[in-house]
Amino acid sequence: MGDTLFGKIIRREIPAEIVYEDDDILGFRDVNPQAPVHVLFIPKQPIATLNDATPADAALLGRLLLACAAYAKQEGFAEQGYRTVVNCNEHGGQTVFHLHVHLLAGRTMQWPPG
Ligand code: DGP
Repeated sequence: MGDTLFGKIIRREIPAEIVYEDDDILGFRDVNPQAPVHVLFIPKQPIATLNDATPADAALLGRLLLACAAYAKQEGFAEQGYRTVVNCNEHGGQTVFHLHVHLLAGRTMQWPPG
């Protein structure tokens, strides 16, 4: 799998509003926000889609979700709630092929998502 825009964000080759970073994960605001809070959490080592994750990635995938929860608590909207989403391939609506978790908050979400 080749490089994507998100690789350029990790390497600071294109700008992004980074709100979270640790050794393995970066969190930055989505350029096209779908809610008052819309942050993308990505592994620094790219995985193209959820289909490409292996058991060796299990801890990293868990840490992506924990990073979302930690950010929600830090920002004060954890109790009110939020949504995390991983889109996979065409029917999932994935457009950037570097696995990412969307964290959406600040409004009531609809279900089903449509
Ligand atoms: P998905 O459809 O799940 O692959 O989501 C990709 C998201 O990435 C989409 O909500 C828009 C966002 N996005 C695309 N390009 C950029 C970019 O260059 N910068 C930032 N911050 N977000 C981007």
